[in-house]
Amino acid sequence: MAVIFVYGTLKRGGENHRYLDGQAFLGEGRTEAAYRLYLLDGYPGLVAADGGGVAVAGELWDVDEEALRRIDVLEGTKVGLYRRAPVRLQPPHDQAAAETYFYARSIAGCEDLGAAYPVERSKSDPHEIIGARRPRTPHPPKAAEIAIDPDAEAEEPSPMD
Ligand code: PCA
Repeated sequence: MAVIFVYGTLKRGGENHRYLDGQAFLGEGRTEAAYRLYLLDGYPGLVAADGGGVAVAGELWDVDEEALRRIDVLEGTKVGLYRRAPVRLQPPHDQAAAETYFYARSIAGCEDLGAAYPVERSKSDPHEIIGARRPRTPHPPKAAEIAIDPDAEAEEPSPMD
C-alpha cells in the first residue's frame, strides 16, 4: 500500500478518478506552501517552487500496488511526463509519507492555477468535446490590470486634522 496526494484529474469528480475505484479515501489535504500548480493541456501539473510557493489543495488516498502501477502508467512516469516523489503536506497529514506526481517537463507559458485545480476544467468536459462553448468563470483581474483612476477624488480631510 502507498499513500498518494492527488491534486488534479484523479480527484473525486475528476476525469481520471476511476483509477481510484476501490481505493481508500483518507481525506482532503493541503501541501506546505512550497509548490506551484500550472494548467498544462487540460490537466494540471504541480512543481516545487523556488520561493513563492502556495499550499496546493488535494486529496489523500491509500492505494494498493496494482492501482499505483496503473496510475504510474496514466501519468507517464516511465516517459518522463510526471515523476512520483514525496510531497510535504500540512497537518493532519504531515506524517503520512505521501507521494505525489510532480510535473517533469517545462511549465513555460502555462497558466498559473494558484492553489487548486477545479476538476470541472478537465479536458473531457462534454461541452468542449462537441466544440460548444461553455461559460467560464471570469478570472479576477490581476493587480496590474486594475486601472487606477487619476481623477478619483481624494478623501476629504477630516475636521479633526
Ligand atoms: N493527475 C494527477 C497528477 C495530475 C493529474 O491530472 C493527480 O490528479 O494528482
